[in-house]
Amino acid sequence: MKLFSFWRSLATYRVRIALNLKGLVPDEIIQVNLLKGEQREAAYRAVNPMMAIPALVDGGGPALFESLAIIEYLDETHPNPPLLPRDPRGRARVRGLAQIVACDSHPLIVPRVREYLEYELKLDEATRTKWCQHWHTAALTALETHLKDSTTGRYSHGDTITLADICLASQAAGAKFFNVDMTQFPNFSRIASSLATIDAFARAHPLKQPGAPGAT
Ligand SMILES: N[C@@H](CCC(=O)N[C@@H](CS)C(=O)NCC(=O)O)C(=O)O
Repeated sequence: MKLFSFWRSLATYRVRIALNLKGLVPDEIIQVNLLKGEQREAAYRAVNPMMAIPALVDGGGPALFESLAIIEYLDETHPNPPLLPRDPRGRARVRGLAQIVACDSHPLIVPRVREYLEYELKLDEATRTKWCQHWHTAALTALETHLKDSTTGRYSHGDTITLADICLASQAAGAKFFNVDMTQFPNFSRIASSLATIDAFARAHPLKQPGAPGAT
């Protein structure tokens, strides 16, 4: 198994958490330095034409791409512990929470969007930060409302860890990177703090990866 990764990538953080929860250790971690634009080089474009990480090669065949698709693949090939509830309604809720993060919020703040705002639209740093904080806060507001539901437990859905928690952790890390005020989101913050104490989450954190500022 080979994982294409970079310390700061929130989407790769999601896949690293899932690998840890499943007890899987990739044979190789291939660094794609997003700060140097390596995701756009021909060698990586051949792996993932979307020029984004993560990508995962498992055995033969082309690389798997898109963090949610990769995590569901890992869940299907390594069913324990399961990352989705058994009931259709629960699965829909967990996938919905995950997609608020991975499909509605995160794509608006990735490097290609921030670079477009900077180099094409010529927005200054303060305005670009305002953009990122705005979309983070919109997602956090929606998540916080959903987390008030009685189906929320110790974690996002009941008392077991699901795909929703993996995504919630990535949203929390991103919110920290962009200095988003989290005090208005007590349910979200409670679950994020609790997840941060779990080894599979802590080891996967962006700031614990090789190359991260302060990483050992
Ligand atoms: N929807 C994708 C997002 C992938 C993505 O945009 N990854 C970011 C890093 S977190 C990336 O590689 N961005 C490169 C760029 O924006 O140029 C997923 O969840 O895997």
